[in-house]
Parts: sequence; C-alpha cells; structure tokens
Amino acid sequence: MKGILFSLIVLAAVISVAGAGAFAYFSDSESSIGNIFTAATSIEVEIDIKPGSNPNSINPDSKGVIPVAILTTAAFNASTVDPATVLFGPDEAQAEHWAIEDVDSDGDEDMILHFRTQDTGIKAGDTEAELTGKPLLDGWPIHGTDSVRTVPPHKRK
Ligand SMILES: [Ca+2]
Ligand SMILES: [Ca+2]
Ligand SMILES: [Ca+2]
Repeated sequence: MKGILFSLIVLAAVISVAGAGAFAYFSDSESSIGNIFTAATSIEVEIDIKPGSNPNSINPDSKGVIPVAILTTAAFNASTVDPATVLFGPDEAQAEHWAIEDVDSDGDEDMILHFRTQDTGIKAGDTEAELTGKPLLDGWPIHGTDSVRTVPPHKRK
C-alpha cells in the first residue's frame, strides 16, 4: 500500500509540476517522466482462476464459463473494481455475471466473475491468462495473472 501511495504522490507531483510549468519543459524531462508513468500505470493484483482448483484446467472447447476471483489483500480491496470494465483472456472477454463474496474464506470480501470460455480466446497450450480492470472511482487500473492448464476437448463423435 505504501508503494502505491508513494507512486500516486510522485505522479501527482509530476502532473502539478508539468501543469504549472511552461510546456517547453515537459520534453526536456521526458525520459524520467516516461519511466514514472510506465511503472505506475497499472497495479498488479492477486487473481485466482477457478477458485478451489489447482491446476486451473480449462477446456478451450468448453461451452461453459470460467470463474475468476479478484482477491482482496492488505494492499487491495477487490470491491473497488468496476466489474463492467474487467476483461479476461487473450480476447478480453467481459464477465457474464459477477458478485462480491468471500471467495477464499479469509474473512474479507472478494470479487468473483464468470467469463464464457468461448469469449476468452484461451487456446490449447496456453499456460497463463491475464485479467485487467479499472476502479469504480479514481485510481489506477489493475492487472493480474494466473496459470492455466488446457485440457484436450472431449471427443463427441
Ligand atoms: Ca485456481
Ligand atoms: Ca483476502
Ligand atoms: Ca476473502
């Protein structure tokens, strides 16, 4: 949390300096400003694909849904995420439905979202999948990654 707060303070300082100063100075310091922006544009959060399962086996041909939890930690409150902005997998699937609940039974409220497997773009052989999202109010976008293990499709012939 301290690291995030520090990044916010640094960025606020950079914005106020850039805003108050002449525009010409902005390009003189572009390398350092660029680095700050790159380092602080997204917060890494903890996600759990298929909570309760490990490995996270996914059949890319499935017509079902994949549950993905965004976990609340000391540094991050998952209920601050706007579920409408959350995207998952290579094809950036949007959630079919979502809920706030204590997914991992550790006493704090997490966010659970369900994505249609066919919308995610997860392909055979993929080993991880990423989730991104934005906060409901002002704040940094989030991203998180968890492992997946694809399994062969069931033969129906
Ligand atoms: Ca899991
Ligand atoms: Ca927790
Ligand atoms: Ca929890």
